[in-house]
Amino acid sequence: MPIDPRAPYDPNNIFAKILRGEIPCKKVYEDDFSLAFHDINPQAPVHLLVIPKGAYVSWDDFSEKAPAEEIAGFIRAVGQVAREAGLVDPGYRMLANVGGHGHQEVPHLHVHLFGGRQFYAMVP
Ligand code: D5M
Repeated sequence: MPIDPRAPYDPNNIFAKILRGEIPCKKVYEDDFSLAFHDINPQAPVHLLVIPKGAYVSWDDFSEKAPAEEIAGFIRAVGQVAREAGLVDPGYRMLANVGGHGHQEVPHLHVHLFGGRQFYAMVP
């Protein structure tokens, strides 16, 4: 079910549990602000998720409330994960689903990184 991007943060969401080490993930990157791991249901040969360590429900929540240091750190991490995964050349796609129309399902901000194949024009 798509979630409300402005709902109170649920500390029992699946990515909060991953951050606390309560459930496993296939980690590819970690720093002070961010964690990245393989998506459990990959939609491309490479499908990674990058999440902030802070308790933010959505991009909307994060972009409004996070301190500048966390925003900068997270954005740098997304780029770093893509570089380390070898996605920059030939290229990749990144997206963040927000709210019901965006079909966001996990209520902790995550950026998807897709690579390893050709992507085409966005289909609305
Ligand atoms: O995407 C949520 C994404 O989260 C979806 O692609 C599956 C992925 N997911 C869900 N549970 C896990 C675990 N446990 N590990 C890794 N990936 C997971 P959304 O943008 O919210 O629709």
